[in-house]
Amino acid sequence: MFRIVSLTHVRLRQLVRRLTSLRESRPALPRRWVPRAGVLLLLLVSVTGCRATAWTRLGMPRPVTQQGKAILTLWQGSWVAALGVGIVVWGLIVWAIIFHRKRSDELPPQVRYNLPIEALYTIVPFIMIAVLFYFTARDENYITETSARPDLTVSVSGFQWSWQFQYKQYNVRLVGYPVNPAQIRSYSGPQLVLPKGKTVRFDLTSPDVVHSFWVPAFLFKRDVVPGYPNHFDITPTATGTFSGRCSELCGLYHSEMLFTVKIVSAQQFQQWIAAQQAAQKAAGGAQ
Ligand SMILES: [Cu+2]
Repeated sequence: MFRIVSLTHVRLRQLVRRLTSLRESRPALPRRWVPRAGVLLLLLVSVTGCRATAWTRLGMPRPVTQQGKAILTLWQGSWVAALGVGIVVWGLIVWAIIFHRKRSDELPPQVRYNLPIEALYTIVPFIMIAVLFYFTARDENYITETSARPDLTVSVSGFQWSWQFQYKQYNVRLVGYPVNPAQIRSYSGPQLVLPKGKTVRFDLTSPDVVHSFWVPAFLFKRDVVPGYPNHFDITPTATGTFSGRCSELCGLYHSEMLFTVKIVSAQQFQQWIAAQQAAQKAAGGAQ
């Protein structure tokens, strides 16, 4: 009887020893998983087929204005700062997991009332917030700055449910109507035409409810509020046609408030203005 109990005891001890050795070998796990995670990430990048610039823009569209470029740089800088902080935090977590595993039931040395560490906890986040605040305030001032003498002023009126664009200095007016999904192939909303390299002022007004003037390629949107005219300036830097939206849920046909922005050279813009003036004059005369 005594022999059986002692044998069982020996087996139990062997089992405990084996389990302990298994636990101790666990730190090798991350070393095995790092290459696998790397291969998985590489596979993910290659199968999504994204272009290199799309990755560096971190989800933002390609900006087509000077102001948009400042917004993109701020966005990228914020991500770099966040990743820097993340790498330090993740590094400390992994270091603690690998090198400071529980060794006994004894409580490790506690760091309460440790003045240097508590000062560090307070000062480091303050510095991080101050740096982010500085760059945000600097770029916000630049983005919202309005020129005393813009080259072109466009009065934008958002109404239920389309847009009116007025070039008052040229006496040109474009009025859209809601873009029905059935006709979207033939009509994509009113088209705003802008000259590249010129300072453009937008004056935003609404006769009914709150809308929001949004051109994703500007990386910027601004509310169109009845009774409170809003303004902002941009300087286009690239030619092309870009889509625009109302980004404030403004009623039943909000989703039909589509428009496009066409950025052309200054010379093409003058030709377009002359053609619009002639067309509107002819339409006025025909009435
Ligand atoms: Cu709207």
